[in-house]
Amino acid sequence: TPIKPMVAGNWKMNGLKAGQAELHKMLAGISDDLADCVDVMICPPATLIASFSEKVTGNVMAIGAQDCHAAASGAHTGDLSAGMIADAGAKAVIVGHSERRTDHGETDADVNAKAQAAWSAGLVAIICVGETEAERKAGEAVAVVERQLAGSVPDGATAQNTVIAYEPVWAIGTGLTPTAGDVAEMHEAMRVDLAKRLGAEGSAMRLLYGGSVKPGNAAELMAVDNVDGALVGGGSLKADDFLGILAAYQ
Ligand code: G2H
Repeated sequence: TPIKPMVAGNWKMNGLKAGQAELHKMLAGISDDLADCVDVMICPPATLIASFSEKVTGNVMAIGAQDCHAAASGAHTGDLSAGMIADAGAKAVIVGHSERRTDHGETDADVNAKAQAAWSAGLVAIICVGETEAERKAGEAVAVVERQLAGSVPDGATAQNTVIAYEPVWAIGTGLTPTAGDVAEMHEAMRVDLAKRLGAEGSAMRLLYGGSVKPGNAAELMAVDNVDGALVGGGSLKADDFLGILAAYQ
């Protein structure tokens, strides 16, 4: 069976209650036919998960979170457990985004534990990997990503409970994107790696590309072999941009 692609918007630390206007415009612009072709998700800041979850009905869009703590509960001031996020209405959680790895020192082992916490709460884990500019220039991009996959993706990963997002750090929010050939090479390497380790589940797992996806480059990037959708930051904040990206699947 073919893999159903996913396009997930990551709002990062952007969005107030007024952002519901964009959500409504997005919902109005996603036809049932489009929703049949692609799973659409918005990951707003945690403050908006509950209200956004009440606004999305049917199968047109799901709401996700941007991070969770690895523990189920406890003395962790300011943190949110996967269970809390699920309780607020989220269906998925991004773990190991490069901004978390950089800003908060998250290691592959941390990300692995967070992914398992997500599953325990019934959430899909969207696990992010990606090399830095220096690592790419040194010819180590594939080796770095394979090491991140080995450390960050828990053994119990299935095509249902896990989505992988490849986000080259140098392409995030910079307007730079890798060539289609570079994306193809990386996604092929990830596919082979995951299939070797996880068998059919790895073969069927969604592999998203992330990093400066825009309406103008989405169709080309989404057409690359083994690219099963996108994780979109800046291009997901405005409905017009996000719908323009989703048009790659129309
Ligand atoms: C990569 C991406 C979304 P942007 O971080 O996760 O952000 O599309 O702004 O590069």
